Formats: sequence, structure tokens, C-alpha cells
Amino acid sequence: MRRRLLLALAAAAVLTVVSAPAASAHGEKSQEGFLRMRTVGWTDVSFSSDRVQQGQTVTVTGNVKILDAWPSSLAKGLPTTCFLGMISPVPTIVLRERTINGVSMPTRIDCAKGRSYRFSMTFAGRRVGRWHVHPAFAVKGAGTLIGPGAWITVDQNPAGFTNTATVGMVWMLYWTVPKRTIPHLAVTSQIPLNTDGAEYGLITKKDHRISTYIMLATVVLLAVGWVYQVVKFPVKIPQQIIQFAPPNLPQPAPFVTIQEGTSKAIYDANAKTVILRVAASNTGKEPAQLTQFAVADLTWFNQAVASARPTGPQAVDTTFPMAVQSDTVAPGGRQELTITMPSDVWIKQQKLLPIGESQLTVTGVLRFQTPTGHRTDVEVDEPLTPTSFKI
Ligand SMILES: [Cu+2]
Repeated sequence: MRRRLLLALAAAAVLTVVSAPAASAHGEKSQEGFLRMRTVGWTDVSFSSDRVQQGQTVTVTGNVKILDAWPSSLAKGLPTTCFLGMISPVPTIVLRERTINGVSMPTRIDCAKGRSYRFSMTFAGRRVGRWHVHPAFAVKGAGTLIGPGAWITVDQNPAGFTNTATVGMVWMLYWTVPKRTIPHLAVTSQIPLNTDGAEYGLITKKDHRISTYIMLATVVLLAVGWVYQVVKFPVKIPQQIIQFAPPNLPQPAPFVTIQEGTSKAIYDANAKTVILRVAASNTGKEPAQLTQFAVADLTWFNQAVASARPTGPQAVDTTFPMAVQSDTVAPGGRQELTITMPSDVWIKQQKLLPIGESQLTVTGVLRFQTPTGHRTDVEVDEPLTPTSFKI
């Protein structure tokens, strides 16, 4: 009976080690569409490279805004504490530096609805392989919201990977490598709990002696470290745990506004399209052209504008073309714009519109651009009207 139990345990242990397949995504599509669309808006996300050696770095830059459309059911309606980080399958990368709105930010931040955070994160490749990594914005009370991801290939570094952090491995190695304590589970499990099993050769007198030496060495190392820090750093402050809000970057006044109550989001099942109609007013002195529509971790770009198409590693599976009718608003003018997107991307591929469930909205950030390069981002948040008829 006991042997069978042990066999079963050993088999289970082998299974967990051997048959675990590598994770290839992060369930970015399993989060509810409203959660992905109405919480934060990601714009201008860009990865500096998609191929590095172990230890070499990639920098991700971009902008994340806590949308005004933030659902009142999340984080009691008011996000207060946030954390920006990178998401990867197991520790395949290591974060080296994070900057938010121009200041180095090692910790979590005070955050608020409507605020924008321009970020830069530098990470190093750690484990050899091809990994899907994302910037991610975690909000206390709501969870982690992921931004546009990219496939990053980490190549072998002949010198190996080092990330200097010293750990006392001697003890662990001594008891696992030359010892029979683990392969001889059968013996270990039969002797009483408080015996060292000397008569079966489990823990010998020599082991006791070496354990004492390791203990003495630890005490000596601690003492040396203590003396070193007292001598080398006589003036110290206690370790600080602080959390603060990154400085607010000055935002130029928006030159495009969307007139409330005039927008409409339509799902046309017959034409297999999702259509967004907005009435935009241009208060600026230059024509404003709609170039992009950022939705969750995706960017739709105006297919008629070559420069609107995002480039770089993140653009591989997070950008899609959209058709825009009358995409330019004259200075001082008002214009109705119609955006048409294939519904298969919205519904089947990206699972942003779970037809038949509640909370069907088309939410995102519209980007308008002038010929001289001025940009304005405007939020839209429209409930979806399903229809099979032509409107
Ligand atoms: Cu992913």
C-alpha cells in the first residue's frame, strides 16, 4: 500500500515536471471586453527591439491613461493605487528600470481617473526562447490590465546570464547533490521523526560536523558584513517605503471634441462590420485628421494614411486597418466621421464584444493629427446597437 502510494506520488511529481507545456500567451483575450476597453487606454506603445541576447535590454515606451469611462463597479469607481510593470510567461525577462512621467519609479504609484502616464521600461532578456511580453497596468481593486504585447526572442549569450543576487546555496547543494535523503524516501519515511538515521547512513557524524562549520561560517559572514556597513556607511537613514503620484505632464488643450449624444456604435451582422459614428468639432486652426483608434491593447489605424500605421515588434498582432469616411475635420468646423471595422476582429478574434452578454460597448481613444504633427486624443464610450438592417 505504502509502496503504491509512493509510486503514485513519484509519478505525479514526474508529470508536473515533464509534461508542463510552455505558455505562449497570457489570456489577454480571456479578460472581459468591457474590462479591457473601459479601464485604461494605451497609445504609442513601442518596443525598441524584438531580438536580444541574454542580459541585453529592450526598452518599451508609451502612454497609458486611466479612462474617464472607468466603470463605477471597479475599484469602487475611483482608482487610487496603481502599479506599472511587465508581464511575461514565467521570469523570462528581468526589469531594470522604470520611468513614469519623467521620473524614475521603482514603486507603485498614487493614481487617479483621467490621468495620463507616459512611461519607459527597460528590461533584459533572461531565459533563452521566444516570449510574449506586455506592459501591464495594475489597479488596486480592479486587477491587472494589459497593454500591447510583442514577441521577443532571447538568444543564448555565450557568457551566460547573470543578475547579481547572492544566495546561500552551499547548504542546499550539500544536502541534495551527494546525499541519498531524497532518492531514499522509502528509508526516510520508515524511521521515526526525530532520528537522524545514522545506522542507515542517512545523516552521519561527518554531516553534523559540516553543518556546524556552515553555521559558524554564516555567523562569521554576518559579523563581517555588520562591521563593514558600520565602518563604510556611518550615516544612514532607515529604509524608506514611499508611494507618490508621478508629476502631471502638461497636456495641451485638446483641439478636437466629440459632441455628446451624437455618437453611435453599430454592429451590422449582415455586413460583418462594427461601425462607429462620431460628430467631431475642430476648435484648432489646422485641419484635424483621424489617424488611429486605440482600443484595449489594440490599435486600429486609418488605412488611408500611411504614417498612421504603427511599426515595430508590438505591431505584429495588435494593429488592424480601419476604413474612415470623411476622416478630416476642417479648422473651426464640425464633421461626422464613420469608422468601419471588420466585426470578426471585434467579436471572434479579440473577443471584445461578447454578443449576447451584458456590457457591450465600443470604447477607446481616437487620435486626431494635424499636418504639422499636433495630436489630440479623445475618448469615446458608446453602447453597441446591434442591427442587421442598413441604417
Ligand atoms: Cu501575451
